[in-house]
Amino acid sequence: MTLDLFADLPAARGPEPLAPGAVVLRGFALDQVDALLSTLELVLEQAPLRQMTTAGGHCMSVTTSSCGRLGWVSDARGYRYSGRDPATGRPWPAIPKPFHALARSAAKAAGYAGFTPDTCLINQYTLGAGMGLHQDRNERDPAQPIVSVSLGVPARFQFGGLRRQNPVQRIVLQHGDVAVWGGPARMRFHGVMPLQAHSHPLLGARRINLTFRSAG
Ligand code: MD3
Ligand code: FE
Repeated sequence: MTLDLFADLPAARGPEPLAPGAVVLRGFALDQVDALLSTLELVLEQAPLRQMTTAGGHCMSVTTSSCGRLGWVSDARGYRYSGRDPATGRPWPAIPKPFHALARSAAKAAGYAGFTPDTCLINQYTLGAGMGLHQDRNERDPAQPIVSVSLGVPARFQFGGLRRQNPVQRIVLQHGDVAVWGGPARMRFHGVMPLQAHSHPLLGARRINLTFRSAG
């Protein structure tokens, strides 16, 4: 019989490989959730969630904010990283220590030691909100991974190939799951299906995703 170190620990199973370069760490953030949510509240007081517009003039269904040296913004001119929050004219709040520590330890657990994110994108999904298939190609160094933390209502996440037409895998990302996307997975198409009607005890009918990147 082999010894399974993770057998009795639903909150901390081993890394679940999704594809070369991509892993899900199920429940990796669970023991940090209280600290993450109270810290998030402080960040959102400084840089409130808001609906961004795409270059095509459409409103995104998610509401968004950022913290870090850079923040992700989108408007009629397209999307890019910016050192200031266009809603307030101020620099974005710093990435709080508990956020930064979690992102680094998750990256390390996934085989990407030394990850130094300079931005954390905060996406909030309410009923019906989703994100169409896209690539993340606005970051300067594609050798750096992306770390994403899922909180609240589960999301049906789509993970495709390097071309939009490639078949997609669907996985469910639950409250507390952390996914790390690097190496050959870094430029793969991905998206989030419209959020279904669920309620989470801590977050209600919402999903919050924290996405850590090294953008600049
Ligand atoms: C797979 N956000 O903001 S994070 C985004 O759940 C974005 O809010 C989604 O995609 C969300 O751009 C997904 C997970 C993620 C992020 C980047 C990836 C998965 C990825 C890059 C390559 C492959
Ligand atoms: Fe993305």
